Amino acid sequence: MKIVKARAHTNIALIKYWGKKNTDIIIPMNNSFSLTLDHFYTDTKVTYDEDLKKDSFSLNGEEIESQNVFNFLDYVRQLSGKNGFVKVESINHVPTTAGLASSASAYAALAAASSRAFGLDLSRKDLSRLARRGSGSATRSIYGGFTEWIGGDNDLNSYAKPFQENVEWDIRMIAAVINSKPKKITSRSGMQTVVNTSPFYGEWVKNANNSIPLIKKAILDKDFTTFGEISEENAMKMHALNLTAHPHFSYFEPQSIEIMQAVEQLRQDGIEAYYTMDAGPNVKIICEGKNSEVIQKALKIKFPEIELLESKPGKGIQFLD
Ligand code: 2P0
Repeated sequence: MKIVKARAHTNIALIKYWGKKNTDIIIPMNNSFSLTLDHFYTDTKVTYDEDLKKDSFSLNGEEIESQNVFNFLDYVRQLSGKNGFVKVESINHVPTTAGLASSASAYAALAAASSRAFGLDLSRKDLSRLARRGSGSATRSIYGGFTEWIGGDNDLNSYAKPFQENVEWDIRMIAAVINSKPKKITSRSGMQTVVNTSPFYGEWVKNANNSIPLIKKAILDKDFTTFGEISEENAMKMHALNLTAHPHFSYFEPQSIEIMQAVEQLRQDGIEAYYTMDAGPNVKIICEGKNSEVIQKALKIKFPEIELLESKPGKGIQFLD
């Protein structure tokens, strides 16, 4: 019997992953760039036991028959050359309402804990490649701080690399939670609709790839204005792309737009803040620590019913005792 516990934090993409060139082993169309967040994480315990007759998976104490998780475990078993089964117990500390990809921390933690439980000792690069097979955004959650997913074109060359693991900048991300209804279109299906039908898709890929060296330079220069502008523009390009798909779709809700406008107003008032959005209606606000309180106060006055969740840069994968 072997028990391994791992913790992985989720991440927010500043240059988004939006589309796959290989949907089986998850190879993305473009490189992406993210910030790992300290506030949101998944703890996963994997027990390898020769006496088990099949794999099992529980999330927050509830047994779940997840074919994706079972396929992932089959792959790890095959890599390890062993025949035994595992019991997987995950606790998610990512509020499902936050609109942050819980699959990122979930598959990063599962890759780390399950590979070690099956007796494998993988490098972080190989853990990143393994996490990728569970969910694209998980590729980046192996590392802390600012991370790039090098898209590549095959299983060996598609993995994340740390850009700045210990972030030397007081950056914050505030998630404005405006809607807890389940998403209408999953990111998995939405992104492929865009790949297959948007006439602008090729331009998106070029633009996203070109934005990565620019955002890296802004980080090294501690140029928050350029950093925020690049992030906000990339997010809006991704959302614009969705409107050019067939059938077209959007993750915007009326209140998403109101919050984005409130952030623009803050900027006009001299308080720097930028926004990003993912495959859901919540708006994530990027700011420097010195402005976080005043931004949250201003949003609370305008939108008293909205929950605000603040996060700082977080760590990469950790094995727990
Ligand atoms: C990202 N998102 O880069 C982008 C931006 C959402 C919007 O990665 O199909 O759950 O499992 O690889 O990673 C969310 O998609 O998709 C995502 P799969 P995933 O963070």
